[in-house]
Amino acid sequence: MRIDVVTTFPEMFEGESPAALGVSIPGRAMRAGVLEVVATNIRDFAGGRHGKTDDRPFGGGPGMVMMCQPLWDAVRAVEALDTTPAKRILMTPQGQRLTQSLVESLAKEPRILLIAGHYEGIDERVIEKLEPLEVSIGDYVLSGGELAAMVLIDAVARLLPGVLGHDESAASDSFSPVGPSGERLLDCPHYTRPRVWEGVAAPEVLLGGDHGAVARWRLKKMMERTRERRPDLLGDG
Ligand code: 9D3
Repeated sequence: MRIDVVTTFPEMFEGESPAALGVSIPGRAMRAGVLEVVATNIRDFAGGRHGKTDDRPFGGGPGMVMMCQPLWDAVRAVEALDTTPAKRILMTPQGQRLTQSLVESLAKEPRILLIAGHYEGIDERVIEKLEPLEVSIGDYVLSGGELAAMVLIDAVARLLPGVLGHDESAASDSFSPVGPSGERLLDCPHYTRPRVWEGVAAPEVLLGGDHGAVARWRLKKMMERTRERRPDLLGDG
Protein backbone atom coordinates (compact mmCIF):
# COMPACT_ATOMS: atom_id res chain seq x y z
CA MET A 1 0.00 0.00 0.00
CA ARG A 2 1.11 3.52 -0.81
CA ILE A 3 0.16 6.24 1.71
CA ASP A 4 0.75 9.85 0.69
CA VAL A 5 0.61 12.53 3.36
CA VAL A 6 0.02 16.13 2.32
CA THR A 7 1.14 18.36 5.20
CA THR A 8 3.01 21.51 6.16
CA PHE A 9 5.25 19.35 8.44
CA PRO A 10 6.56 16.62 6.09
CA GLU A 11 9.66 16.20 8.31
CA MET A 12 7.43 14.39 10.84
CA PHE A 13 7.10 11.53 8.30
CA GLU A 14 10.46 11.65 6.56
CA GLY A 15 13.98 10.32 6.90
CA GLU A 16 15.71 6.97 6.86
CA SER A 17 13.73 5.87 9.92
CA PRO A 18 11.05 8.42 10.85
CA ALA A 19 10.54 8.42 14.63
CA ALA A 20 7.15 6.77 15.09
CA LEU A 21 6.72 5.02 11.73
CA GLY A 22 10.31 3.73 11.41
CA VAL A 23 10.07 1.35 14.36
CA SER A 24 7.94 -1.58 15.49
CA ILE A 25 5.23 -2.88 13.17
CA PRO A 26 4.97 0.07 10.73
CA GLY A 27 8.78 0.05 10.40
CA ARG A 28 8.70 -3.65 9.57
CA ALA A 29 5.90 -3.08 7.04
CA MET A 30 7.98 -0.42 5.30
CA ARG A 31 11.17 -2.53 5.28
CA ALA A 32 9.17 -5.48 3.94
CA GLY A 33 7.95 -3.26 1.09
CA VAL A 34 4.22 -3.69 1.83
CA LEU A 35 3.92 -0.07 3.00
CA GLU A 36 5.34 3.07 1.44
CA VAL A 37 4.77 6.47 3.10
CA VAL A 38 5.48 9.56 1.00
CA ALA A 39 5.15 13.02 2.55
CA THR A 40 4.63 16.16 0.45
CA ASN A 41 4.90 19.76 1.67
CA ILE A 42 1.86 21.88 0.83
CA ARG A 43 4.21 24.89 0.92
CA ASP A 44 5.83 23.63 -2.31
CA PHE A 45 2.51 24.40 -4.04
CA ALA A 46 2.00 27.86 -2.60
CA GLY A 47 1.56 30.21 -5.52
CA GLY A 48 2.06 33.95 -5.38
CA ARG A 49 5.19 35.82 -4.49
CA HIS A 50 5.10 35.19 -0.74
CA GLY A 51 4.50 31.44 -0.78
CA LYS A 52 1.47 31.74 1.46
CA THR A 53 -0.56 28.61 2.29
CA ASP A 54 -2.96 30.25 4.75
CA ASP A 55 -4.73 33.55 5.25
CA ARG A 56 -6.93 35.35 7.77
CA PRO A 57 -10.51 34.07 8.13
CA PHE A 58 -13.30 35.97 6.37
CA GLY A 59 -15.59 37.24 9.12
CA GLY A 60 -12.69 37.61 11.54
CA GLY A 61 -11.61 35.48 14.45
CA PRO A 62 -8.43 33.79 15.68
CA GLY A 63 -6.05 31.59 13.73
CA MET A 64 -5.42 31.17 10.04
CA VAL A 65 -7.33 29.29 7.33
CA MET A 66 -5.68 26.98 4.78
CA MET A 67 -6.22 28.49 1.33
CA CYS A 68 -7.90 26.50 -1.45
CA GLN A 69 -5.30 26.73 -4.20
CA PRO A 70 -2.14 25.34 -2.50
CA LEU A 71 -4.02 22.36 -1.05
CA TRP A 72 -5.85 21.63 -4.32
CA ASP A 73 -2.63 21.82 -6.35
CA ALA A 74 -0.73 19.67 -3.82
CA VAL A 75 -3.39 16.95 -3.85
CA ARG A 76 -3.61 16.89 -7.66
CA ALA A 77 0.19 16.79 -8.04
CA VAL A 78 0.60 14.02 -5.46
CA GLU A 79 -2.16 11.96 -7.07
CA ALA A 80 -0.38 12.28 -10.43
CA LEU A 81 2.81 10.72 -8.95
CA ASP A 82 1.19 7.30 -9.30
CA THR A 83 -1.59 5.98 -11.55
CA THR A 84 -3.29 4.10 -8.68
CA PRO A 85 -6.34 6.14 -7.60
CA ALA A 86 -6.06 7.29 -3.98
CA LYS A 87 -8.69 7.19 -1.25
CA ARG A 88 -8.69 10.82 -0.02
CA ILE A 89 -8.88 11.30 3.73
CA LEU A 90 -8.90 14.63 5.58
CA MET A 91 -7.78 14.41 9.21
CA THR A 92 -10.08 16.84 11.06
CA PRO A 93 -11.76 17.20 14.47
CA GLN A 94 -15.06 17.37 12.52
CA GLY A 95 -14.60 13.92 10.97
CA GLN A 96 -16.16 10.54 11.67
CA ARG A 97 -14.41 8.65 14.45
CA LEU A 98 -11.64 6.23 13.46
CA THR A 99 -12.77 2.74 14.50
CA GLN A 100 -11.28 -0.70 13.97
CA SER A 101 -13.95 -1.45 11.36
CA LEU A 102 -12.94 1.68 9.39
CA VAL A 103 -9.26 0.67 9.78
CA GLU A 104 -10.10 -2.80 8.40
CA SER A 105 -11.79 -1.31 5.34
CA LEU A 106 -8.91 1.15 4.74
CA ALA A 107 -6.39 -1.71 4.91
CA LYS A 108 -8.00 -3.07 1.71
CA GLU A 109 -7.33 0.14 -0.26
CA PRO A 110 -4.37 0.09 -2.67
CA ARG A 111 -3.58 3.74 -1.98
CA ILE A 112 -4.51 6.35 0.64
CA LEU A 113 -3.89 10.10 0.55
CA LEU A 114 -3.99 11.78 3.98
CA ILE A 115 -4.38 15.53 4.37
CA ALA A 116 -3.08 16.81 7.72
CA GLY A 117 -2.22 20.25 8.92
CA HIS A 118 -1.69 22.83 11.60
CA TYR A 119 -4.34 25.48 11.04
CA GLU A 120 -7.59 26.64 12.56
CA GLY A 121 -9.49 25.38 9.53
CA ILE A 122 -9.48 24.76 5.78
CA ASP A 123 -11.45 26.85 3.26
CA GLU A 124 -14.67 24.85 2.91
CA ARG A 125 -14.71 25.23 -0.88
CA VAL A 126 -11.63 23.03 -1.39
CA ILE A 127 -13.09 20.38 0.96
CA GLU A 128 -16.27 20.36 -1.15
CA LYS A 129 -14.23 19.94 -4.33
CA LEU A 130 -11.89 17.23 -2.95
CA GLU A 131 -14.78 15.31 -1.35
CA PRO A 132 -12.47 13.54 1.12
CA LEU A 133 -13.59 11.13 3.82
CA GLU A 134 -13.25 13.26 6.98
CA VAL A 135 -11.74 11.38 9.95
CA SER A 136 -11.08 12.26 13.61
CA ILE A 137 -9.22 10.00 16.05
CA GLY A 138 -11.22 11.10 19.11
CA ASP A 139 -12.72 13.89 21.13
CA TYR A 140 -9.62 15.74 22.32
CA VAL A 141 -7.78 18.67 20.76
CA LEU A 142 -4.43 18.03 19.06
CA SER A 143 -2.20 20.81 17.81
CA GLY A 144 -2.37 19.41 14.29
CA GLY A 145 -3.56 16.49 12.18
CA GLU A 146 -0.14 14.88 11.67
CA LEU A 147 -0.14 12.73 14.82
CA ALA A 148 -3.71 11.68 13.98
CA ALA A 149 -2.48 10.67 10.50
CA MET A 150 0.28 8.58 12.12
CA VAL A 151 -2.26 6.84 14.35
CA LEU A 152 -4.26 5.89 11.24
CA ILE A 153 -1.11 4.71 9.42
CA ASP A 154 -0.01 2.59 12.41
CA ALA A 155 -3.44 0.96 12.76
CA VAL A 156 -3.61 0.17 9.01
CA ALA A 157 0.02 -1.01 8.72
CA ARG A 158 -0.42 -3.87 11.18
CA LEU A 159 -3.27 -5.29 9.07
CA LEU A 160 -1.33 -5.40 5.80
CA PRO A 161 -0.60 -8.91 4.53
CA GLY A 162 2.61 -10.45 5.85
CA VAL A 163 3.29 -7.76 8.46
CA LEU A 164 2.41 -9.61 11.64
CA GLY A 165 4.13 -12.87 12.53
CA HIS A 166 1.99 -15.95 13.19
CA ASP A 167 1.94 -15.45 16.97
CA GLU A 168 0.98 -11.81 16.68
CA SER A 169 -1.70 -12.40 14.09
CA ALA A 170 -3.38 -14.97 16.34
CA ALA A 171 -3.88 -11.98 18.64
CA SER A 172 -4.91 -9.75 15.75
CA ASP A 173 -8.31 -8.50 14.93
CA SER A 174 -10.08 -11.29 13.09
CA PHE A 175 -9.11 -13.48 16.07
CA SER A 176 -9.39 -10.79 18.73
CA PRO A 177 -11.56 -11.34 21.77
CA VAL A 178 -15.20 -11.68 20.80
CA GLY A 179 -18.12 -12.61 23.00
CA PRO A 180 -20.83 -15.20 22.34
CA SER A 181 -22.68 -12.76 20.01
CA GLY A 182 -19.59 -11.56 18.13
CA GLU A 183 -19.06 -8.39 20.20
CA ARG A 184 -15.52 -7.04 20.44
CA LEU A 185 -14.40 -7.45 24.06
CA LEU A 186 -11.67 -5.96 26.19
CA ASP A 187 -8.78 -8.31 26.85
CA CYS A 188 -8.45 -10.44 29.99
CA PRO A 189 -5.69 -9.92 32.60
CA HIS A 190 -2.32 -11.54 31.86
CA TYR A 191 0.24 -13.19 34.18
CA THR A 192 3.76 -14.59 33.89
CA ARG A 193 6.52 -15.80 36.25
CA PRO A 194 7.01 -15.74 39.17
CA ARG A 195 3.88 -17.57 40.40
CA VAL A 196 3.90 -15.39 43.52
CA TRP A 197 5.10 -11.77 43.34
CA GLU A 198 5.12 -9.47 46.40
CA GLY A 199 2.86 -11.99 48.12
CA VAL A 200 0.30 -12.00 45.30
CA ALA A 201 -0.31 -15.32 43.53
CA ALA A 202 -1.31 -15.67 39.88
CA PRO A 203 -4.79 -17.24 39.42
CA GLU A 204 -4.60 -21.01 40.08
CA VAL A 205 -6.61 -21.94 36.96
CA LEU A 206 -3.82 -20.61 34.70
CA LEU A 207 -1.30 -23.00 36.25
CA GLY A 208 -3.38 -26.16 36.19
CA GLY A 209 -2.88 -27.13 32.53
CA ASP A 210 -6.63 -27.46 31.82
CA HIS A 211 -6.89 -25.56 28.52
CA GLY A 212 -10.69 -25.62 28.48
CA ALA A 213 -10.84 -24.18 31.99
CA VAL A 214 -8.31 -21.49 31.01
CA ALA A 215 -10.36 -20.52 27.93
CA ARG A 216 -13.59 -20.30 29.99
CA TRP A 217 -11.86 -18.22 32.70
CA ARG A 218 -10.44 -15.82 30.11
CA LEU A 219 -13.77 -15.33 28.34
CA LYS A 220 -15.46 -14.69 31.72
CA LYS A 221 -12.83 -12.04 32.60
CA MET A 222 -13.22 -10.41 29.18
CA MET A 223 -16.99 -10.17 29.61
CA GLU A 224 -16.68 -8.85 33.21
CA ARG A 225 -14.14 -6.20 32.29
CA THR A 226 -16.08 -5.09 29.24
CA ARG A 227 -19.31 -4.81 31.27
CA GLU A 228 -17.52 -2.83 34.02
CA ARG A 229 -15.27 -0.59 31.93
CA ARG A 230 -16.84 -0.30 28.47
CA PRO A 231 -20.53 -1.23 28.57
CA ASP A 232 -20.89 0.74 25.32
CA LEU A 233 -19.04 -2.08 23.52
CA LEU A 234 -21.79 -4.48 24.55
CA GLY A 235 -24.39 -2.16 23.08
CA ASP A 236 -25.74 -0.88 26.40
CA GLY A 237 -23.82 2.40 26.47
C1 9D3 B 1 -11.76 26.03 18.12
C2 9D3 B 1 -11.95 25.02 17.07
N1 9D3 B 1 -10.94 23.96 17.10
C3 9D3 B 1 -11.63 22.69 16.76
C4 9D3 B 1 -11.81 21.83 17.95
C5 9D3 B 1 -9.90 24.28 16.13
C6 9D3 B 1 -8.90 23.21 15.86
C7 9D3 B 1 -8.29 22.52 16.88
C8 9D3 B 1 -7.31 21.56 16.60
C9 9D3 B 1 -8.56 22.93 14.56
C10 9D3 B 1 -7.59 21.99 14.28
C11 9D3 B 1 -6.97 21.32 15.30
C12 9D3 B 1 -5.92 20.33 15.00
N2 9D3 B 1 -6.44 18.95 15.06
C13 9D3 B 1 -6.53 18.20 13.99
O1 9D3 B 1 -6.18 18.63 12.91
C14 9D3 B 1 -7.06 16.85 14.11
C15 9D3 B 1 -7.59 16.15 15.23
C16 9D3 B 1 -7.78 16.51 16.61
O2 9D3 B 1 -7.46 17.61 17.09
N3 9D3 B 1 -8.34 15.58 17.44
C17 9D3 B 1 -8.71 14.34 17.01
N4 9D3 B 1 -8.56 13.97 15.74
C18 9D3 B 1 -8.01 14.87 14.88
S1 9D3 B 1 -7.76 14.58 13.25
C19 9D3 B 1 -7.12 16.07 12.99
